[in-house]
Amino acid sequence: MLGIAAPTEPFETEVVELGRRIACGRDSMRSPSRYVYDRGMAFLARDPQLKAALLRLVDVAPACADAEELADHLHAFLDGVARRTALMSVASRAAAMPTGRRATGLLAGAAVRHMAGRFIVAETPTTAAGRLARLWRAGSAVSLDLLGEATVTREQGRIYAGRCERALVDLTAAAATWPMRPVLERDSVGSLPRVNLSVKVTALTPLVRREAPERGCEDAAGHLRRLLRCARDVGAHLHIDMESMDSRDLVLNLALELLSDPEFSVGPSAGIVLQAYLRDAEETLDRVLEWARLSQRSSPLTVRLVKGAYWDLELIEASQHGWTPPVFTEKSASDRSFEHLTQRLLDAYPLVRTAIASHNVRSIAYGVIYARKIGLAPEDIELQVLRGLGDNLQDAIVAEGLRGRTYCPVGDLVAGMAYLVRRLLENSSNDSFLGNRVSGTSLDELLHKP
Ligand code: FAD
Ligand code: 2OP
Repeated sequence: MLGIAAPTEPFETEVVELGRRIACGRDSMRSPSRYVYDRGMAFLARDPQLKAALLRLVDVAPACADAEELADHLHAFLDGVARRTALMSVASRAAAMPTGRRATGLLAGAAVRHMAGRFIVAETPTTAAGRLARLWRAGSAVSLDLLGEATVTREQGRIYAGRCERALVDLTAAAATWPMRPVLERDSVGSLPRVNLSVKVTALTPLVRREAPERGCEDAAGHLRRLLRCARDVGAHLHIDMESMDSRDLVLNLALELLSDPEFSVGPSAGIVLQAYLRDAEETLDRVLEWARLSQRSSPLTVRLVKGAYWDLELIEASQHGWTPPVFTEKSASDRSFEHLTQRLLDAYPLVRTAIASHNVRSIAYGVIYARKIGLAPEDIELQVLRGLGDNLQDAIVAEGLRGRTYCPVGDLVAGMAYLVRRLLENSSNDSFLGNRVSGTSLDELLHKP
């Protein structure tokens, strides 16, 4: 337990008060199944071998030809776990027995699908439509994400872009029937599209390579241009997700270059992502703000501020190449960077719109109180969460009268594998806000200035 002094500055007091209100609101809405899931994540966080076994199981599950094959993997993975509970020993033995193999494999498959179902809204945009409408009615805007990344062939990229285009058109038709939600539809600059799609550049082209970015840029540019045109024509927002450092410069250059084209000067509403865990995040922000100052576009660029979802990968890559990691290696450094960038983004309003994407109640409360302190209206800051991780948090945000958006992945287990692994890694991390919360760290400690 850290010896943490009570916050003294009035600003800090307000951050802590709001954080506590949101956190208590969130906890009070937690369902029994959510509680069980949280306990499971806390358990995983304490056992790296078990965590590795689960991640490997999730990784192989969609590729297994049948339940027996999955049971063989389960047996092998559990064999590598030294501290096994009674349940794990039973599962491991059953998976190796001719009579229990199939049933154990079926159960393991069902468990993986159940876990994926927490994070993935539906298999297709059409089947997701009802869920998205319900979220909207309950007071949360949405961003649809068609799961897919690291495309292997150019044909797959082309097909993916076509699916995105269809989703934009279909969702626009569906959203026209949604009821009015004034908080979600305007900020001080103007109107905000109901339809919002998040895309990953590596889903659009297999040619993203750090050493030869031009080919990837060219290939992805054609698809992204098509999507921007489609979003402009239907009046939707297109958000370009940020991935690992391998593609960071390519994605940023591509987004800013395309959006500078005069054909997009009157739309669509568009956005990029800034990752606060990167040591050079501030330089990236300088560049984005400079671009925005010179931009002739009528609607401000939205910057979604995140800490970054590729932390483990960046560390592994850096150590394999003998590089200094591009990410901070102390959690508090990422948290401080996040707050500093939050300030700078909000100070720049309305040059850019800010979306704070976090499940860390301290990071959220900091943004909201800072926006208030500099005189912004409550709707001038957007708070984004991921479906399955931030559902109760989103309800608490709505209850505070704030503007929230839920990021809603759609697709099958194969397409969602990498996404699912990132969510499990984050959730079972001893450093994460959610992980610390379920393992009993006090709210006072978690809400303290980083
Ligand atoms: P916290 O628990 O406060 O922070 C956890 C994060 O801190 C980790 O994810 C990591 O970034 C960082 N961290 C963990 N350990 C350390 C350490 N030892 N040293 C330094 N830093 C550490 N991420 C993307 O990369 N690209 C996206 O496009 C993207 N879109 C998102 C959209 C939404 C709506 C949301 C909610 C998140 C998105 N993310 C994206 C994920 C985001 O980057 C975080 O991974 C995730 O939200 C966890 O951060 P947190 O603030 O919620 O929680
Ligand atoms: C991810 O795919 C949410 O974009 C983020 O992990």
